[in-house]
Amino acid sequence: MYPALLALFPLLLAALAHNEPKSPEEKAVERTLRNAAYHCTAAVGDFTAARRRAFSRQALGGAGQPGLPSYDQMFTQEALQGIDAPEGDYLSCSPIQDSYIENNTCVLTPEVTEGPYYHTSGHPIRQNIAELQDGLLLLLDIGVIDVETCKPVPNILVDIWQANATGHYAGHPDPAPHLVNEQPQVGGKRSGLLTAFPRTNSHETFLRGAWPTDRNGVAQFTTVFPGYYTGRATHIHTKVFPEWTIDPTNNTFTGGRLVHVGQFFFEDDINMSIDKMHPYTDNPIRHTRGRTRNWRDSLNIFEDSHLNGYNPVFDAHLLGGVISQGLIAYITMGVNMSASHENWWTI
Ligand SMILES: *[C@@H]1O[C@H](CO)[C@@H](O)[C@H](O)[C@H]1NC(C)=O
Ligand SMILES: *[C@@H]1O[C@H](CO)[C@@H](O)[C@H](O)[C@H]1NC(C)=O
Ligand SMILES: *[C@@H]1O[C@H](CO)[C@@H](O)[C@H](O)[C@H]1NC(C)=O
Ligand SMILES: *[C@@H]1O[C@H](CO)[C@@H](O)[C@H](O)[C@H]1NC(C)=O
Ligand SMILES: CC(=O)N[C@H]1CO[C@H](CO)[C@@H](O)[C@@H]1O
Repeated sequence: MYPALLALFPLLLAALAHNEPKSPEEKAVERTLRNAAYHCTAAVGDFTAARRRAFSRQALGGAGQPGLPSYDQMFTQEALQGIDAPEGDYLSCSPIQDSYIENNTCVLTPEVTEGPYYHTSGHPIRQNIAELQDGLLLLLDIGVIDVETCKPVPNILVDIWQANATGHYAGHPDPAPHLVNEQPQVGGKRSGLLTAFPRTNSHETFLRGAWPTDRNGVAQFTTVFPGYYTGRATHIHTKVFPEWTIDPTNNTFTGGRLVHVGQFFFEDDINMSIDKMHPYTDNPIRHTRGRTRNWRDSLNIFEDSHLNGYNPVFDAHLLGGVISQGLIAYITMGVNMSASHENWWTI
């Protein structure tokens, strides 16, 4: 990529999502991204499949008896040993001729806005981010792959934050006093959105947390399925840091270089049955605006997250026989380890 374009990277990606590249520079950027994508496609499909095999072995136990492991068992060092195969077995990168990719691949994951609810300090280092939030059990299995080498990236910090079952972020319970009667925007890119709720409960940390990837490039989390709020499709935010420092007094971290800012989504039809479950039924906008479907997401975030054929939608599976027993959701991000983004909200 051309250094001069780098500063414009997020904007440029957003622009590319909507228009065919026109200038030679835009075409060059797109070509770089595509080459990286095709190079890694086979590797990532196998990487996800191996994680699923390892997880079901873990969940089903040696004798093939159904039954969920306890939280402690789930996250033992051995949990993913099944995928500790020699690199060549499942991470050989082969050229893919196909010109259209829709699967969860190692395409350079598009940068999309972090939105107004990130806390630049105070996210705890932990795998279980649910605290006392009620909701459907959701396990996340997030892989990180270096888009330039197609290899999983161990020991890189995956930071996530999300709304609770009724659509609130920790720290931001209410609208600003003068905006309590604000109505969502009608039409335009911000359609459906309200002004962001200010941070008034600075001590709250629920549904926020970060964990480094293990030696297989995977970070696993326990959480609850996110609820919805006006204007936005159901999503989970992420930032990825190769460098960070931990505050030992309260186990929170401060991020160093930031290589990725993005969002993950869910298939709309999974949500439709969750919408009918408690406590999702208590969502204050359930009977007025309801949940925003992916295709109507404000600010084109869902659409922008698909740049170059990347699929930002979790590959979600039931943990048990019925949805109320919870879900496990897989995704792999292709990050550029040489990137360096601003760690604050710019767009
Ligand atoms: C990754 O970032 C480096 C440095 O910013 C850049 O030169 C390179 O083109 C990027 N790679 C991709 C696949 O975008
Ligand atoms: C990847 O996506 C394409 C296009 O939707 C589909 O035909 C193909 O079966 C998918 N491959 C895998 C491994 O899921
Ligand atoms: C943790 O400690 C740091 C540094 O003292 C402080 O900035 C931060 O607000 C604390 N976070 C929490 C959640 O207590
Ligand atoms: C979500 O957070 C809000 C604000 O803190 C709170 O009022 C609400 O009860 C929470 N929802 C659930 C299901 O706990
Ligand atoms: C995975 C799942 O539970 N999907 C359901 C989502 O909701 C729709 C409509 O209620 C059902 O048809 C799907 O089976």
